[in-house]
Amino acid sequence: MLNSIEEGVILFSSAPSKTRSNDTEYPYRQNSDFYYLCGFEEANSVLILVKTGESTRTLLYVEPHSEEFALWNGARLGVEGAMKRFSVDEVHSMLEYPNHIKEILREHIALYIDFQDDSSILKLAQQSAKDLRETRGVKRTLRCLHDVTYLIRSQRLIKSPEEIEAIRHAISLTASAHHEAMKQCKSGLREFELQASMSYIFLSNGAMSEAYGAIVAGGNNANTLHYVDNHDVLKEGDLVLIDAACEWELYASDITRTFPVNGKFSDAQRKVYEKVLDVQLRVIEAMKPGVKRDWLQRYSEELLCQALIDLGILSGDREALMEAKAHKKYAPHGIGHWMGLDVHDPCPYVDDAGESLVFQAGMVMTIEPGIYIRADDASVPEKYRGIGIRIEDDILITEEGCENLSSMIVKTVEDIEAMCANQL
Ligand SMILES: [Mn+2]
Repeated sequence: MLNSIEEGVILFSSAPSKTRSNDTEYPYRQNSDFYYLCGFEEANSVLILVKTGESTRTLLYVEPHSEEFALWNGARLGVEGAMKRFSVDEVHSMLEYPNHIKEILREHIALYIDFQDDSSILKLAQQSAKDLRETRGVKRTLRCLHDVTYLIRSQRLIKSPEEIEAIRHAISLTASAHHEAMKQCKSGLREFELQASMSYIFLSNGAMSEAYGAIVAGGNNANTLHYVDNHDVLKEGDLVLIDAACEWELYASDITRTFPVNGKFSDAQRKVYEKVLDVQLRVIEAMKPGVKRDWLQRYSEELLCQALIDLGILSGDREALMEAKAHKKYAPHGIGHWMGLDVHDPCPYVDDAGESLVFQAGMVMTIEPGIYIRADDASVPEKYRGIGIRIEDDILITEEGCENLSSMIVKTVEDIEAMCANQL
């Protein structure tokens, strides 16, 4: 990290705790960038990296051990515990931060922060910078404020073997959960019953959290892209779209499968499903180092547009339909996104010149084509109305091409029907 800057101070504070209601809090989740840099998971902590000439200094500020806190909430690692466990030069108590920060910022001209940080920790640093400006004898004062997230997130783009292992583990639990949902599904169940059986698998295997709010969408609900209500009854003859996955050691997985509630695809459902699957397989096949993400997006849209023509949902010349963005009505979202510490990893999609990034080994991207046909869309053959299908896998770019990390989760019509019938 410090190699990316010439000189200055990088200041990173932990994620704030968030109140759910009155005096109850949401489960604590560390800021992904902070966790990426130091691995420390406690709230109210600060990481400071300093570079002066060729010398560097790394400091972690943590909440000190407190008997009172330990009684109610469990022991914190404390200064000594953190010093033993983390490879930083110095660990200090947060109580010392207000005095230290002024000394740390002294004689530095550049401060690197997360522009979204509105913590009191950052405000103290800004106040210190202001005080230093007005202090006699201080020759160099802060004059450059940089966004540090771009530096971190460019690094987060390429996953280390350890990061890929964590993603693989998250996917393995998610695989069991999707297979279990296929086996349990029958008409008359509520969508949340499938969600609950998946959550059971995540929690009972030690996953601390879902990676995002689960979507369990029966029938036409699948055409609401961010449907999270999950309270409807699953109906005979409908499909159910499940976009749900867990997080392992803060690393996400992100998987969608769509299958028949009663375990058997109708002819119309099968036709649309096989088109979406064909698009997904062809897009994955095209992924390898050197390919541009923009090109992949365009390619997937061409395939989806052609699929819609083949199904008789769109008619006309493909190029003209693409130009008019006619396919967007039925395939409105992008082909995929970076995935890692965040389910939508906020890594850059373009380089400094604004050019689309080129795939490199170690990048992880979801591939999730979908076709969505609303029940009330009278412009589409009746047999297709109310069908919403998405198929999503997590793809690792390798030196040779790519690896589908979630290939163990069934997705052919035959395998899905066999899984639903509990025959796999
Ligand atoms: Mn996704």
